[in-house]
Amino acid sequence: MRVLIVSDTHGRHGNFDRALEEAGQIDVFIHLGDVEGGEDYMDAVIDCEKHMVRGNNDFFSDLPREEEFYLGKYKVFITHGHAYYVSLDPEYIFEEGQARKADIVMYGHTHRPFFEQKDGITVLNPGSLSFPRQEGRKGSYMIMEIEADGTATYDQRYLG
Ligand SMILES: [Mn+2]
Repeated sequence: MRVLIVSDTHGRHGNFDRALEEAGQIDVFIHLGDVEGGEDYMDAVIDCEKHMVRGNNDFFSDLPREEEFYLGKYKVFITHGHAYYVSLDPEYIFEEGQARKADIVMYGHTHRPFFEQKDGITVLNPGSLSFPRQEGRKGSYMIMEIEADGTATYDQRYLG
């Protein structure tokens, strides 16, 4: 199972289109918020299972604030993250993931890629495709693969 994880496109789809092309065949699409009206576009161009949540800039969106679902054997919790002070410290969202008994927590909002595995939980942020803030400022996204034996691998990618 191949999963494309993106965040913070903010209504711009140039880098989004590039990431989608680079990603190739995907089985699941995840957007972690600040879609800013891009929902219809993404619905039109992506034909697979989708999970999208609202960001702090998605004022008029019908998207859910957060979602829990399974990818293979993994319980996944997704949220934009602003309600969990992710700009200060990923500790709060890590604790929320623990409380929900999630295996994987995914968030956005900071526009900076993040990846950590501790105490059995994977916490990740693919960064922003449209407005990256990390060193080098390349639009970023993540590809997650779940192998036939159930193992998950994560590939943080940067657009050239
Ligand atoms: Mn944002």
